[in-house]
Amino acid sequence: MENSTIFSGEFNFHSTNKDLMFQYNLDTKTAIVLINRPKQLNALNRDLIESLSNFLNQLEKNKKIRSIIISGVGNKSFVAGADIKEFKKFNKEESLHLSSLGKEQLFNKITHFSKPVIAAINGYALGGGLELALACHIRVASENAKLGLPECSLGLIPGYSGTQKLPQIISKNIAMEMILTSKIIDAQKSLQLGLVNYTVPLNELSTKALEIASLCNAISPESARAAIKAINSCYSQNGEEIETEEFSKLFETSNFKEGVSAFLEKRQPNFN
Ligand code: DAK
Repeated sequence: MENSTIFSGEFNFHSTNKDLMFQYNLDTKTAIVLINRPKQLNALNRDLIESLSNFLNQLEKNKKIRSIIISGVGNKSFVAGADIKEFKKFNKEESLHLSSLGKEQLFNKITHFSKPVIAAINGYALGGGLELALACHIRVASENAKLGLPECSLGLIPGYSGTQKLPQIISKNIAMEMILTSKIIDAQKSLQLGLVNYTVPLNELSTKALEIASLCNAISPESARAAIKAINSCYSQNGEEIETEEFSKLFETSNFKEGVSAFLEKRQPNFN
């Protein structure tokens, strides 16, 4: 079961990195991207971060793709963290550089991605793996999932925005405890804390993630981009101005006209 995927259908390997697999279905308008290092519980290394970053750039440009699902190969782990074997050799300068680079290449890119990104958490989401899930816009977890930021137990702290995002998504109080105790929590507790949007049995995870993606695909792509930008500004001082600016820009889009016309004509909108 190590190499199985929870998603059906054919997957392609990324052209230069076999640790990354993908599937797009132009009918569903959703790209599914899988981290494929099941023997290492899908631990993230530098090459993967770079390949995933480049691949996301392609997906962002592809107008036929409206949403992305990120998950891991196998039924045990989403991503069990950054690759410990790789980062154990880094020094202060390298880690400073790699932390900023990783944020710029991947974690911030997902946070500010113009299309909804859904994490389908199929098992362990630890350290950098949970930070990857936290960067996604919506999280759905299987009932066997285990989530945590155990970096302090390795003599580190989270380095891909975990100290910033976890307190925003749950609360500062609980984030403090999770990080300071390196506690790993199960799917049910994650749901209770609002860390994930849904938990489902593992064999229903792909269906649930695709169902959420399909709802996201039905809205105007400009609305998706604007909503992500405005919601991401909710903790900044100019969040209200960003909302107003993004809101007004949408009045110039053909999809706004289509949305309103469809409502008045009592039909489903056809956004493009
Ligand atoms: N990195 C590398 N290999 C990993 C790994 C990881 N994060 N997690 C698991 N593996 C490997 C194991 O070494 C093992 O490999 P072999 O011994 O078979 O060669 C294989 O995956 C299967 O793991 P286990 O045998 O341990 O499996 P178990 O079911 O017994 O245990 C587990 C599952 C998830 C409880 C356990 O594997 C575990 O505790 N894994 C480590 C979890 C963890 O601490 N993750 C890292 C958090 S720290 C940075 C930025 C960010 C970060 C670092 C640097 N810079 C910018 C420089 C972030 C750091 C983190 O993510």
